[in-house]
Amino acid sequence: MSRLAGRSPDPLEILARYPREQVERLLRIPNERLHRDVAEIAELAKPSSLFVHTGSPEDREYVRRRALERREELPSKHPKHTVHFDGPRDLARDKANTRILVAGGREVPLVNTLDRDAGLREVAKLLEGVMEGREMLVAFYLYGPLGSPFTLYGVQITDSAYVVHSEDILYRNGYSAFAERGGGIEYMLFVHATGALDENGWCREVEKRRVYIDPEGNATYSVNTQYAGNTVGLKKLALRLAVYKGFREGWLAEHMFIVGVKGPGGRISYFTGAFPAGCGKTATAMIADTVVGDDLALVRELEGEARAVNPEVGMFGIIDDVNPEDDPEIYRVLTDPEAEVIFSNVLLTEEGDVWWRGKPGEPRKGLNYAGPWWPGKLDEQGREIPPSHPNARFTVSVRHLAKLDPRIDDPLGVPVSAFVFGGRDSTAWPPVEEAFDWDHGIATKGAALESERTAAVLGKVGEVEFNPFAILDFLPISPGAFAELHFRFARRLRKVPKVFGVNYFLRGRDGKYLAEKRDKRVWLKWMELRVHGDVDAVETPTGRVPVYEDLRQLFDRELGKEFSERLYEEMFAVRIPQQLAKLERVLAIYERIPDSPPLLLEILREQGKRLKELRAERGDWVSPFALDKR
Ligand code: SPV
Ligand code: MN
Repeated sequence: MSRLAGRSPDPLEILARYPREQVERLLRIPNERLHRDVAEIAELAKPSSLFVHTGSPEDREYVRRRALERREELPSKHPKHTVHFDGPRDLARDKANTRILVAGGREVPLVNTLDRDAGLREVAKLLEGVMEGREMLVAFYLYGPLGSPFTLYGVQITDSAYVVHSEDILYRNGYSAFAERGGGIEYMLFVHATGALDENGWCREVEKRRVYIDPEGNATYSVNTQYAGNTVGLKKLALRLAVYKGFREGWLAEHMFIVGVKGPGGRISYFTGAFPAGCGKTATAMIADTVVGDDLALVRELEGEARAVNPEVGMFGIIDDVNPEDDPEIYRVLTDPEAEVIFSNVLLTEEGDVWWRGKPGEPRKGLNYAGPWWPGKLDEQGREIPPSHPNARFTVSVRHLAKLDPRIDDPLGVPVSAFVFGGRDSTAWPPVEEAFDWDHGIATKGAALESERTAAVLGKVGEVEFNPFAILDFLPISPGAFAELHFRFARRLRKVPKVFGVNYFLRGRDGKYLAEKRDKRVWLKWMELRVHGDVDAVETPTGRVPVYEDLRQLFDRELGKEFSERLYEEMFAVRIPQQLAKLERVLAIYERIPDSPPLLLEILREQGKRLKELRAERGDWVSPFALDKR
């Protein structure tokens, strides 16, 4: 059976058109389905040559060289640092044209779907002859550590050496595993074609950009785009396939970091954390004591414990505002000439320097995401073009991080003590709060996650966007179903992780942020102590917050900072009208989703009741001192 509507000719006949050495590399993997997939895409896209990546150092070098030869990447003054530009109309994930293919075109709440047959027909058409005159690259990756029960397998087919170069940095190579396991491997297939380019090397037909996810076929297709979030299969395309698989099998694929936090006596506790964009996810990962991952987590039950692995070994991080004071570790890695880095959509100066907003020094004449750039350059509307784009990024291996957790490659992952959810919330959530139990946390922290729009995004500043589990953009199933999966998941656990909500963006009565950037470390350390029952907490209608004295000591010990009772009171007061407003917004959404679990609705409603009772008793804002029963 062919994947994309059409006939299914003899794969060997098609492959025979390509160099024997490359075909033999493919045939060394004894998996007929794979041979058919590669042949089918070749037959459709008609590349003039084929490269099959074995993961050898020579092949890695070949991919890097091809990216430079094809000018998908440009050299900088450091041989290991290259620069990629996506083009001004292709700088981010394309939400509107990213669709989940669903048989019969059935609607899924809050998910952008498309009839599967129609979608496959459309991409088949877009792929026709799209690689003519180009080389098709086939590469194999592991989505997780080698030899691990968590690990999924991926095959990338693309005509972009930049995509494969990125994957070589971000994922473990899987060619040997494929060759050894052969026919037994069930793999995710990622097909990408860059499409027609203009004279700048940017996609010419971005209006025909399509990113289609086919969970039923365990495959994804993207065309007419270069931005890594649309093209690098193992990044966010795989995440959707993994969520779908996990939903069926009872495990979690999450848009979460994994970090280690040290506690008394040298113990280490692992947390996973979900934050919508711009809410401090990477910053939290970097301020923790060890880093397992900064973006993705696969979480499974093993012998009654929740355990997590990072399917990646690299970071595709936002570089905007990365500076030596706030992000010393990332800054050090990005300026280390020995670290292999792909910079995207930064400024490449005529001297071959890379510059982005936040890097010390002044930007100088060069090339950026919109072409040649000079200080003061204006766009067609007369607005100044910034030297680097707000979504400029870096691609680098985590192995350069000094804080890399030694268990990054552990096939059994790390035990998860806590799930942390954080949004940008000026008004309601306290800086840190523990849920009463797993279900309460899943309902009122994970499923209820929202984030305020910042000035950088269209729409009213301060308006809130619903982003459950920080994964809404990547869900192939309804948020109700994803919440239900979390409830179901914990029923199999003997040791259930704690759940926390954090909020770095709470403002005081004067409108100013109450917490400083580095305070994150205190919240992490407090959560670590709570995981082990080492400190008490104050019960509020929405969860448990720190006792003043514990925070005072932590601020002193971790940051050498005084922490006043007045600040504590303003940070941790129960802000009842704001909490209720939030709850009602979220409840209204889940009430409209047919498959919202009744348990979720019940927990949200009960929280509303508790808040109203407290308001009747004590008014709108209730001091944590008033609730401290000890
Ligand atoms: C995100 O937007 O959450 C990212 C970058 O991590 S992307 O790969 O574009 O999704
Ligand atoms: Mn992400």
